[in-house]
Amino acid sequence: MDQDPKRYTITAALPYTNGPVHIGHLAGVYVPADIYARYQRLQNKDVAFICGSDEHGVPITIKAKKEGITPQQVVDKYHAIIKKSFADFGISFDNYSRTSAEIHHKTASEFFKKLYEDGKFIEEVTEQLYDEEANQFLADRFIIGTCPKCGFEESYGDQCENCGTSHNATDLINPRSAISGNKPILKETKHWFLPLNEYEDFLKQWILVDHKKDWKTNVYGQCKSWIDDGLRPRAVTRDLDWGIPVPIKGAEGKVLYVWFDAPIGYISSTKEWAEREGKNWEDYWKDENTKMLHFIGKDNIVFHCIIFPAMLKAEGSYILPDNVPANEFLNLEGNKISTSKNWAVWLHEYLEDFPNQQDVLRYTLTANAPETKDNDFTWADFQARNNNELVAIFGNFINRVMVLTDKYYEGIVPNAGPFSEVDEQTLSELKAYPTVIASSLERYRFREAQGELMNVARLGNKYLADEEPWKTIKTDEERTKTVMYVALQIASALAVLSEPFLPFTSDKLKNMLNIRSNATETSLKWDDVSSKSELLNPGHKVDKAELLFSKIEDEQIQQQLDKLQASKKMNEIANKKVTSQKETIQFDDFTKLDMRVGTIIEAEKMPKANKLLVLKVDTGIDVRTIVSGIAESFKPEDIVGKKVTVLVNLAPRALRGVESQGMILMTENAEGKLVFVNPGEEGVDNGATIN
Ligand code: B3M
Ligand code: ZN
Repeated sequence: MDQDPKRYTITAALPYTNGPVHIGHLAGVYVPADIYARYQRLQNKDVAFICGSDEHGVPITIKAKKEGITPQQVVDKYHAIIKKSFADFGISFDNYSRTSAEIHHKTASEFFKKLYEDGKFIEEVTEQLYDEEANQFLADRFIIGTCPKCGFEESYGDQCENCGTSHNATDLINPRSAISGNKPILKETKHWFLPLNEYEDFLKQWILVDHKKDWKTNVYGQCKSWIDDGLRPRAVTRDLDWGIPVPIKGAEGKVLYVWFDAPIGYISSTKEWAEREGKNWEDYWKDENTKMLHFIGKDNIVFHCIIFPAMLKAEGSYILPDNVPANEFLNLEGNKISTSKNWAVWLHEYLEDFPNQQDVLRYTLTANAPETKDNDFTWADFQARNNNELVAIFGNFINRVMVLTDKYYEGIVPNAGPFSEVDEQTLSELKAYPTVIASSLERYRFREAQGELMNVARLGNKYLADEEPWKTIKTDEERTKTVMYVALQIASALAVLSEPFLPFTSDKLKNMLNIRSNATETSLKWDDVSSKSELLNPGHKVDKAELLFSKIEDEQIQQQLDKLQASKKMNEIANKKVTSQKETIQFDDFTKLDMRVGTIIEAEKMPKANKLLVLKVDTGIDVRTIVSGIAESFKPEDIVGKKVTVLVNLAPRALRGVESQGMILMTENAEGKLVFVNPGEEGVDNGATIN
């Protein structure tokens, strides 16, 4: 790709509509993609930023079964929630479509038909896994088994979530049905396969040679290992009833594999947008001067770098992505984000607790972006980033500039006198930033880019602190005017350069500076910061100051931590494995047990035994010796005086030469720690029977 593409097609992974979106999605895919798209628009580039909901696939049918509703109801519900979350967080898609849309069904069907007619598929009857009880073939997430590559026991039929490998369902070791838990049988069925092996040479050249240098090492590494393992034909059809029907004769009851239709969703979404905007969609998918980028998470790498490119190549008229800047995963407070365990920060819930503070989350997620390795989001860091960076650096600078301009000049940008060396130096540093930030963005280093943006605010703070206009105003009015003029130029630069990262803040700031313009031709662009001699002219009137950021208090953070703790508790309860009930006994069996209330009156360690304590227990009947295996949980001195429940008629037995005359009843608490079975209210006498 030459340095100056004519246009950009930027895609962001289509989220599955089987749940809402959380901070992991935002950090890994949508915020970086949005920063990039906004930046290119500010560069006057022709951009199509494309996304939509991925509404097919097994996860959706599983969710529907679980909730007792139809798959269509599931996708309708989550499509609406997800679409709103993206809009609320300023993810500036040019189009957000959905794969249940007619235009998508048509586009995906035609794509399949073209490959079919061109003889690009292998049609084969093979044995596939089948659940006899559920009466259905088991594809993808309907089947669970041991991953042949890493040994993970909960791998899905098409992909292992542990090692990321994508495989065929029949490769799984010990497969079992996710519907019934049964061991599946093998049953013959016809499918269409894309012979990936025939694309090996092309993929080797395209990825391992042409893109060795410019793709991220995590992306390149995964592709290389896949290609090195040898590519095999992949089925692109499934025996399911939810999806796009296979559009050829003899394929009744079969649908397209979700990973065949979903990436085509990028194309159909582009078509939908182009139709609406009066553009030609083919320019964005078939012209060599278009730079195409896929923003995704690391679990989607093989589909975007191997399978989809092979499909595009087979079709023949499409361009290939220039880059696939995939991110690693974001953890939350040290643990993997999990939808099923509710270990997540949901975007719609965040906004309820932090209304109008989208930029704080965007900022924190970019500052911790999992660009090269998995990273962790913590609420403490979120608070610190807001209070120590957004409030103390960015907000503070803008606030001082606005307040002083209002106070000294009633909001009118003053005339500058002759520049001092510091002024010249500061302005030339400022003019260098667009290139510095752009260079990081062009290499998909978003956290580095955002760090440089904050340096612009630091430059402003340092300038004000050194030049002290609040002092010079008393001694040198002319000098003060020059200082405030320079500071106002920095503030306007911030309004422009912050737009990709902090779009809501940038908007507010432009309003405050009164440089908002709906007419795009006249609004300030990225390069204006370097090339214009001034961004704000003397005589221009700025508006009143508004607070850009506000301090986040400890209580707000504690509330979020409490919420997570509550999820953890709920999970513990839900996951607690209770031992199954024993065989039924008769009442007579029970009455044979003689259980009494007793008190431990002496306790000491059994010599040379780590687990045993020798106890003297007052059972009301007598004082007897009981040897108990509780030494790892209790210190002798802590249990003297404890009321306990004792089984007194258990046949005595010798433990390490000491005769034990009974047993103390114990149980385990939630953390697996031993606790005594408390015989009840105090005031119960030793020797009282338990029945
Ligand atoms: N629906 C996202 C996921 O794996 C998947 C992406 C499709 S992009 C074409 O969660
Ligand atoms: Zn694996």
